[in-house]
Amino acid sequence: MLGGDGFLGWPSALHLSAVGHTVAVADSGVRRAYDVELGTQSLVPIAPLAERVACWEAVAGRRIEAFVGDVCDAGFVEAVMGGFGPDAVVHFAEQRSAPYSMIDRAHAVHTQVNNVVGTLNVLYAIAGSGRPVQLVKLGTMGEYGTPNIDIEEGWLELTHRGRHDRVLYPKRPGSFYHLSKVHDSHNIEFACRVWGLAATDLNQGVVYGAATPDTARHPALATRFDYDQVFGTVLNRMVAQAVLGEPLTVYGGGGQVRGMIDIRDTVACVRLAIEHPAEAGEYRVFNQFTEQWGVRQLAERVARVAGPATVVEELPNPRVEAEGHYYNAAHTKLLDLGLEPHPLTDATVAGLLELAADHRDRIDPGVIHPTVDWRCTSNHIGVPVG
Ligand code: NAD
Ligand code: USQ
Repeated sequence: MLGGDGFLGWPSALHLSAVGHTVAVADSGVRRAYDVELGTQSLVPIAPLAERVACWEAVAGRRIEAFVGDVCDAGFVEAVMGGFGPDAVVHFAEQRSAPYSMIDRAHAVHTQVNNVVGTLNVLYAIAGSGRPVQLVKLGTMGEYGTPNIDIEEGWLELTHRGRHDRVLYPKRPGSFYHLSKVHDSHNIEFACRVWGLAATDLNQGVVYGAATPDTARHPALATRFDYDQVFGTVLNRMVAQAVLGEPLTVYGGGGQVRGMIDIRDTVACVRLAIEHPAEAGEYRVFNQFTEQWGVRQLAERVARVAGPATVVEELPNPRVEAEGHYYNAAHTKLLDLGLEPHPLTDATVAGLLELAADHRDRIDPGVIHPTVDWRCTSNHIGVPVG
């Protein structure tokens, strides 16, 4: 589990361990360093990695081996592969914030080098291992952008001037982060073609939620909850805003539609992918989300559950993105494998509001307002947009 100390990697490691897989996690700890750089912290306190794995062993009686290092260091990746000898590599270890990648040149370069080089090292390590190791890689729905046609799962059947082919679905992402995922996808598909690797690219939507049954077993097993303007994803941010009594920030008109998924479904999808592996030489894509939501619709849902004091505010959109558009994305492959989705219910929102209220004293209102402007090539964190 590369990136196994992160928001999604840690609960996924616990889930796979809980259902009987032998799991190791590898992580550089860079996500914790981004918090220091940005002057923020997870809303829910998170234990250091060593404490997390010790707690899991005490609570569940299952050992998770932890490797600390950078996947951009090819020697580290090879050492992990050699030392642990996995049948599957699940790769979460990337810089995953779109606003972070749009701060300035240095952050865009860091994002693309970190993500693309790390993934290349993983591909080489798998191919060089001489073993049939499957790769499950976290991609993103944002690779596709918002085309004016239906979105398929990775591939498009195309007839052009009377000839037919199956091509990778055209990509038109909306940030240098999302572009790094597109570059990864092309590199992975190429590695499958030339080296016969077996890979699943999980094009995941925006994740919400804070806990899984495994992370809930002990406070030291909790996963992170980001609400700040750089790493906070839209629903979790709005929950924190509601608890603070701040307006829920809808960027622009709020007609942006995104695929959304509950964190409990993320861990289930990762398990389904590894337990139903791709064939040798196969590059397959699963669109990993369960429901489509408009951003304003999300805000209205949170406001309704939080109560009449909660207001929704449209801010000038700091991003360059379509605010009213066609969106219809296929997402049947994981359902066909048996995914049983958790829909976004009032009870889910209420549970998140309760959790955020429990940690209200850790919410810093100073990190909520967006200050990264897509139109600007050199943003300063802390300077409001508009
Ligand atoms: P996260 O930042 O919480 O976790 C990523 C982990 O990878 C961190 O612990 C970080 O320290 C580690 N990492 C990053 N670069 C590394 C490197 N070079 N070497 C070793 N470790 C490194 O992010 P997350 O929300 O858990 O996302 C995990 C993956 O899922 C990412 O690839 C992300 O793009 C993808 N994804 C996330 C979401 C979401 O809403 N959170 C949605 C779609 C896709
Ligand atoms: N948005 C608001 N108000 C906010 C925050 C966001 O209106 O306060 C809007 C954004 O403008 C955007 C949408 O909500 O239209 C989603 O933004 P987000 O920050 O929740 O998600 P995004 O930047 O797309 O990135 C997140 C994860 C990333 C993952 C991606 C999945 O950080 O790792 O790849 O979701 S997807 O969006 O499907 O590409």
